[in-house]
Amino acid sequence: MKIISLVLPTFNEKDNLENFVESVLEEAKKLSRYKLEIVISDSHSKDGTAEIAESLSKKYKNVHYIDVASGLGVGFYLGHSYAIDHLKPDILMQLDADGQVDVTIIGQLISVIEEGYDLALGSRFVKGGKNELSFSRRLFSRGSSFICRSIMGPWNIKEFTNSARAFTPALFKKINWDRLPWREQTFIMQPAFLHEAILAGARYKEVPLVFRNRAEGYSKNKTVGYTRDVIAYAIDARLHAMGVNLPFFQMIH
Ligand SMILES: Nc1nc2c(ncn2[C@@H]2O[C@H](COP(=O)(O)OP(=O)(O)O)[C@@H](O)[C@H]2O)c(=O)[nH]1
Ligand SMILES: [Mg+2]
Repeated sequence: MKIISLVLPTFNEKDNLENFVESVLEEAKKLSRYKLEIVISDSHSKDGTAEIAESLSKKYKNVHYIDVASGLGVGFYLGHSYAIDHLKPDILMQLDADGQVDVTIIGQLISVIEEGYDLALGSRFVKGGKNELSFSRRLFSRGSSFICRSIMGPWNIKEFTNSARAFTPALFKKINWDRLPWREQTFIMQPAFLHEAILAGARYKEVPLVFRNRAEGYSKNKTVGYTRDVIAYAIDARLHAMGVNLPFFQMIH
């Protein structure tokens, strides 16, 4: 049986986490050739999420809980590092823990890795994908991916900012984590991870994804700061590719 580790980063998700974990565990029963291990990486939530994560980890042998510092990038990086160190995964996967994406994406992401790709990317902007959020959030998602595609590239990737992804442990180890700003407090980790994965030689494919509104809780995405980071990071990456060493991203931080 192959092992899939699934990182669920959480910050104040008390009304979503348990339902989502239960639905992932239910979906995992359909994956007969795989064993799923869930890693909840929580950034000191104050609303009781940590206690829920801890009790889920006691209830289910394949649910693990780690407490990490603040930041989505921190949650993802330390979650995957934990999986590599403790769970011997064949495939690394990540999803948001708020249930905005249906758990059927798990099987779709696995299929792409089984086809021989290093990186499977959930995408609202390929055929079959859909973004059901408000107009301003749709504008933000479209805009930030457009900035990444046109300034940093590659143009053939439609969405740069989605969390739903799967990749190989080999790719994770090849990535230059010193250059990737995974400690930042905006969600810049998402496009930056994709960029660094491509620099590390990743073969990638997008998978259509439907992004629903939240059932419970609130968004922690600070879109103004995130947009600023996306623009700076994309310019930085482009300049580096041209051999110009102006650390634009560092300059604004
Ligand atoms: N560990 C960790 N997870 C976070 C942090 N900020 C957001 N998340 C989680 O990241 C996921 C995406 O965040 P969300 O607020 O839903 O962003 P949105 O979907 O873009 O509106 C959710 O599961 C959040 O609980 C953080 O600082 N640390
Ligand atoms: Mg969300």
